[in-house]
Amino acid sequence: MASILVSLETGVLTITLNRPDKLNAFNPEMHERLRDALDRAKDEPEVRAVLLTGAGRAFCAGQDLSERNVAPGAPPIDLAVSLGSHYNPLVRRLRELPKPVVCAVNGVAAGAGANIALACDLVLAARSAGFVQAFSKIGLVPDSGGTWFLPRLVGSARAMALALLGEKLSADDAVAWGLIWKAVDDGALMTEALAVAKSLAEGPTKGYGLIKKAFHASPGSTLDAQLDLERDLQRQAGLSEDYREGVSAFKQKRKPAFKGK
Ligand code: T3D
Repeated sequence: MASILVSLETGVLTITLNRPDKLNAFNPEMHERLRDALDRAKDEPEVRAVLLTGAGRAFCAGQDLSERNVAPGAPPIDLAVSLGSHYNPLVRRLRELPKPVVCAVNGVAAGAGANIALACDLVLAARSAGFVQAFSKIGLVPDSGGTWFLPRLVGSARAMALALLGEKLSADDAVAWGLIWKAVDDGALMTEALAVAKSLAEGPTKGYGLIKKAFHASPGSTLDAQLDLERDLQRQAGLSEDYREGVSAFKQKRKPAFKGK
């Protein structure tokens, strides 16, 4: 069974984490396939948006712990190797992809699985889903950007409690805390997430990529630097075909037909 399912329809590349018997926990093969799918999303102009979700009852349980030999006498494991070769490049790929990434969290998102969801641009979750910073339960530190995303999204007090206690945060609370965008009824999740992804796939792809750049630069910027960045990005956006189309459509009182160029 392929650990990742990929399909392209109406500009949306749907990527499904597909190890349901392991709650879609990551092993090296799944990392490699996900990497290839995200590279395809970046390189193929036909792909205008990505939808990331999980098969079965979970979104992702983070690292597959059955792959870690911690038996007495087993050699120590250098987890920096795993982060350096798999998790960090994955988070960077998601953030740097110049196209929108929608995450449909269909069930529990734990450990790196939770933080990979947070690395996506728009996160919708099924009401029955939950977010667990499971790391402290096994003596680890939140990774995959967790120590960066959490305090920025929910503030230090709540971030610290999530990290130290490792308790599950419900989808509704995740919305109320500002961790994710939306919680929807379980049965409506995929329809709604796909509709959002499709609408993004019909949008001004270049402009969306520039919006991502601006927002990602913002936490480390001064207002002055951000104003300069907005000026530079707006120059690029203004040179796009989609800007001309957007303004023409507005003047002609019609729906724009963006081409992502
Ligand atoms: O190692 C490195 O590379 C460093 C990087 C680390 C990144 C990380 O993600 S570290 C954190 C790893 N993840 C976890 O610690 C989460 C462990 N899982 C859980 O806490 C719970 O399973 C969940 C909260 C995710 C779900 O709970 P629940 O009660 O709904 O399900 P369950 O009964 O605990 O799990 C169901 C099955 O999935 C079970 O298998 P079984 O008994 O039916 O054969 C369980 O062992 C398996 N499973 C769940 N999570 C993992 C897993 N198997 C392997 N790896 C997992 N992460």
